[in-house]
Amino acid sequence: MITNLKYSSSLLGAAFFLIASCNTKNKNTNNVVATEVVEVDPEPEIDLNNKKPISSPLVSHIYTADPSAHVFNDKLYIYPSHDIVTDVPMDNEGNHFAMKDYHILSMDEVGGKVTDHGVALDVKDVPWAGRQMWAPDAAQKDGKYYLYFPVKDKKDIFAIGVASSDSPVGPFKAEEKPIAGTFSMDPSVLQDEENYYLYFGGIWGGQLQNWQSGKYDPNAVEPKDNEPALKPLIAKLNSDMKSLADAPKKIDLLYKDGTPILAGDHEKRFFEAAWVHKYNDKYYFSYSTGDTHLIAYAIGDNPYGPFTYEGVILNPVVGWTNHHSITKFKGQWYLFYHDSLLSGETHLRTVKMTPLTHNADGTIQTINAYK
Ligand code: FUB
Repeated sequence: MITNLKYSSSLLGAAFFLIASCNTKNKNTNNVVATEVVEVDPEPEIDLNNKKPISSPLVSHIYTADPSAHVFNDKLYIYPSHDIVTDVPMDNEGNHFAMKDYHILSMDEVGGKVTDHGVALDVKDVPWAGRQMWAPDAAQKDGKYYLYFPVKDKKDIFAIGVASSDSPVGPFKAEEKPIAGTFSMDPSVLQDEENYYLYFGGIWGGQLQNWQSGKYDPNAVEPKDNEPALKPLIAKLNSDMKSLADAPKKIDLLYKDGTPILAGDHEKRFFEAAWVHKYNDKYYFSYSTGDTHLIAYAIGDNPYGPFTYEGVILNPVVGWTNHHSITKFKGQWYLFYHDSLLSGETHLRTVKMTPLTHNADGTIQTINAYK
């Protein structure tokens, strides 16, 4: 994940201005104050003229992002990131996404009251954590609930933690250490019959590029444009839901001709936000393409893939990041997503939901968040 420019979007129909394509940081070295220019990748340019957002914020008393939605006991629960105001400058590592806790949202029916259940887990209660609580997910097994969350450790390296509770809304009690064998960020869990699979990974600020050798290498770089792109990971969870049953495996994302998606193909390559849903016995792997701001998807025959690229689920939204989940509730499939329309700040996002349609041939209708 990354960050970017501040824009001014007065609500609907207003012009969308990119204020700058760089950010400045003050550095005080030997009493000489120097200004270092930090390059930041631009947000998508979205023409909001004469358009309205297709959905309203689910809550607006706090900023929320990266919504992972699940139905537990016939109720809809959303496990989002909790965005906060910060003075950390924007950069391409996403340092200004400085979140410190998680709040869980729930609703009994779509369009009904959305309840914020307060702090479910605070970074200060995670023994191994340093900073930046990013996109979480949750799972239910045998009446217990498990929250999976990425946070940087005290050496500033992302890993995935797990915390458990007797309630879907917490409070959650974190384990002493991250889940052994995990790295990078953006965990999500697929329950497939009695099996649970953990998906994870994200490039740039998500540090996936640093793990290509199997060990964290701070100097590692992404593959060249004509090489296969970095791959997201999958591992089956043990029955304790707190450890991996096997070593993480790389997931193949393929073009229709069966060859791997290339690192230079930014409209199709995996960036972050892995999510898998099952529809008509097929497995749909959806993900963010990061700097091209799309939610794309690929289809496979089992949870491990390979998955063949199929298309775009969600076009770019206001703000740099695009992150989603897909869940069926009371017979209707929904896309959960976020945007920065309410705040005008890329790191202060708002979660939303909208119906999602699978076509008769199994493809998904592309959604535009503004019409
Ligand atoms: O919310 C922090 C990060 O921004 C998430 O982990 C990424 O997926 C992006 O949405």
